[in-house]
Amino acid sequence: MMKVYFAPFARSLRILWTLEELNAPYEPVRVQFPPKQAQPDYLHINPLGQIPTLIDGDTKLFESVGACEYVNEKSGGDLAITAGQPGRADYLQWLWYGEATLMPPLGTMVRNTFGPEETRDAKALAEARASLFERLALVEARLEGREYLAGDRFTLADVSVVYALNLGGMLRVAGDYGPNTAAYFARLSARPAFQAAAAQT
Ligand SMILES: N[C@@H](CCC(=O)N[C@@H](CS)C(=O)NCC(=O)O)C(=O)O
Repeated sequence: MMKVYFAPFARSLRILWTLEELNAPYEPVRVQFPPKQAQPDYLHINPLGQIPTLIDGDTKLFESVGACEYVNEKSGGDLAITAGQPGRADYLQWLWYGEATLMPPLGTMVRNTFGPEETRDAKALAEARASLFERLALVEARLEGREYLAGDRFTLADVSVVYALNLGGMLRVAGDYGPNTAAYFARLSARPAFQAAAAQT
């Protein structure tokens, strides 16, 4: 059975959500956050001390989006848009946008909101917030007249981006999302599989 090392609000949510959507059996293992300080024994599982880690027999993945693709493939799911299918390029675009473009400013915001008080920098926080909203403007435009980001169906591209929107919720910026983004976030985070994944403690 696949084992997922997770912490609430961490990128492990993407993998748990994917597993829940596919009704795939898994074993969740809660890790104390941040692992380097709170649970050093976890470094044996993931030498970077980052969450998530997915273990399936001898296979180990510690990139959340890659792990979602792996889980989908392994479970025979239909949550990816594969080569030759309509919407493939959009799928790749938004799958990676969620991690590579939305997460860097969010990471800076997390550090400057929840990190040690003496290292918090209000200017860096404000700049990251501005950068996030510049990047979210493209999500807002993409969602005009659309329910999903790619291929007119729910895919891992949505899992990737909605995770970032959810983290924005924890950072209390979701109230400033554009109307398309806010409605999309509300709709997708109401999915029972998302709710089940987010309820893991
Ligand atoms: N690109 C990786 C990033 C993993 C990552 O940065 N995880 C964060 C939590 S969401 C973490 O463990 N941070 C603690 C640290 O880096 O020490 C992924 O998508 O899985």
